[in-house]
Amino acid sequence: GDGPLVDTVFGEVERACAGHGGAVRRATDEPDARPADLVLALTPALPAADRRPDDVREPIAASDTDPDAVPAAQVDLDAVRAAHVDLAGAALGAEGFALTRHGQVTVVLADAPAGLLYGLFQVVRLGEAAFGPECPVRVHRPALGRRMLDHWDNVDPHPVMGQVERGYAGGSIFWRDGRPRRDRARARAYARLLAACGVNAVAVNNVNVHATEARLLTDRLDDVAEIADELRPYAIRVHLSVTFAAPVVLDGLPTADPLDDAVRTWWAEATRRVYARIPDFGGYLVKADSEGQPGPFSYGRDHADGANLLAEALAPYGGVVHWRAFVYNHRQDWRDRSTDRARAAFDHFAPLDGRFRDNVILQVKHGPMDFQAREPVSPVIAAMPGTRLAVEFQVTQEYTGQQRHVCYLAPWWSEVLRYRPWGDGGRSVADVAADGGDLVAVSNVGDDRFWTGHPLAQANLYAFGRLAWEPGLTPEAVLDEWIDLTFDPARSTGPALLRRTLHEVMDDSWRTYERYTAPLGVGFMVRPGHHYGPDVDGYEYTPWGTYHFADRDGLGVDRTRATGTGFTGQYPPPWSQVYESLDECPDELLLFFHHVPYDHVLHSGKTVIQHIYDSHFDGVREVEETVGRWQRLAGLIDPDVHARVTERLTEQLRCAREWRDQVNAYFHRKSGTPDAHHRPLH
Ligand code: BDP
Repeated sequence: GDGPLVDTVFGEVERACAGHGGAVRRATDEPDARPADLVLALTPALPAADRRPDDVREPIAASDTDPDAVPAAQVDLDAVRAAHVDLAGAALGAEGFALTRHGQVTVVLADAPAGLLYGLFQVVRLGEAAFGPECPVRVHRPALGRRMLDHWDNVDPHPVMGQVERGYAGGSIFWRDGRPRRDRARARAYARLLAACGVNAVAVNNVNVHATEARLLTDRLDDVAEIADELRPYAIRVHLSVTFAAPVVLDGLPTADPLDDAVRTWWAEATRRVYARIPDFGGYLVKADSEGQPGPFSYGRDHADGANLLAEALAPYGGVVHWRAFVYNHRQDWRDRSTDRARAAFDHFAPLDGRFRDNVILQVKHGPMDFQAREPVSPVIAAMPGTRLAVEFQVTQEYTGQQRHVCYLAPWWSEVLRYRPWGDGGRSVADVAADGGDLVAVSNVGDDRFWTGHPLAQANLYAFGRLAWEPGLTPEAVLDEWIDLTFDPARSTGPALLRRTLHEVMDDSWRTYERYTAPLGVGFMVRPGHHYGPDVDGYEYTPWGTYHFADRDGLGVDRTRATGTGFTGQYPPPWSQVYESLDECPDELLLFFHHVPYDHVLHSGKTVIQHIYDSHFDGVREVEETVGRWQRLAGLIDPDVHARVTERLTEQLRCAREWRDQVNAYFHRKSGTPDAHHRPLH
């Protein structure tokens, strides 16, 4: 079953060598090859040795330099043996690999073909350095077993949301004209891109499951199988979003009640057919009882009943259910100050801890609200020790500039992954997710020629995969890798300028975005519906539960136990106290947790109102600087990429000014407080 994956690795090496006039030999084809481990041995110029690779299985040798040197490379057995000795029997696992260099040979060892694939991509990432001086063997294993992208793609374009819900990179990479796309090379290239980032699972349709998409589970299953065939060679498994009402809407059953025997049989049978067609199918993704999607509540059952129904059907095949915790009342009465959307996921799910089957993974958005530019970490992550958890990020920039603004999100994700819900010395979010769970993100890819609309948004896709593999990587280091792989500075005429400028443009771009948008964690001052650009009161008197409560005296949401919604009590100590306390609450989250007067003084020493003015002027100035810096790169990178980013930066600057002017004018009028520096507030 692993054969195709080994073929992929072989094809990749061949492709890499071809560009250098090198040659590849696959030793499995040798008559006397014997089973052992998987080995990839790469060398710029191998000494001519005619030994056979007689103690390794499926070694692949590549020579990639001087075409006049050795015509077909030979595996250097000494190097391979030495690498084995250094490894001292360490198990590498299904995806791990060991990388080392002995003499002239770079050796990748793996227990399974996926490890060989990831090892090869690590060699590519290292570039020249992979062929440098000898180095001790280093073992690489992913921290997270599943590193998954959710595509919010509709098969048939939705009348309001279009083809990709919250998609900012053109049409779907998978679906067109109601079917899987015919240009399979594109899907295959996408699989390759994802594998190079470290992603190994993909949900191919939107969590909001409409009529056509519901049928992917049954009579349209061949369509899913077609996509699975394109992704499989790069070790990516396919998952499917399903509707909880499937037995009713697809087969006319009178109920979808999770405790009904006929419903259980229906799911068992549907799932059996899925696995008969796609044996390595990953599982189901479900958004239930959320924003109008059907779910167990209709039958008086809870989310554990619902999730366990699907888990039971998947269990015989090793599949999993990703059950989303994004459940809240989107029809709340805005006049009722006791309801708090931030509380909802915890209130629904924490009491169910321990009731989920082993193959249920509760998928939790990293913040309690909805992917705003700043939120605290969701308290659900610390509340369910008896449940497998997936932490969900949003790579698609719904609330962070919609891929028209530069917003490198790795610094934030890194903060979230390092956050310790139980305080210093306790486990981190990354530790919790790694313990039987996953890291998942909503994809930002479409059929755009640069994949992600904004070429620099590719870095977010890359960073997500890399942080899921190794959460301790720094955002700057990840960006360096991405720069090397994408722009190849070594071949540029201005390598230092190129690298420095990309860091200047991207490193702090998330904080810049935060500065010119909604202040201090309050969130949601966006245009309703599409969520792009400012609308100071757009969501204020609506049923969505997303308020800033600004009036003439102050602003922010009181979520304290003492006087507010009690949300701070969902955190374990020390954070419950830190967030509860006006003195200790971090500035950047102040308005998420507290309602304060405009003249409240922050830790920074500024009043809240002056902070709002200053940060908005600063944010716009930083975008202006970015525009200038980007111009320096003209001639140093692909002109089409340069032009696309330039065009997007023009829009970013326009939009940032709009944000600044509306937010500053709004709070100026509400508070009546002038700017200490006498700048125009409009
Ligand atoms: C919100 C999006 C909406 C999604 C929802 C979700 O606006 O389009 O359906 O999240 O995560 O952020 O289900």
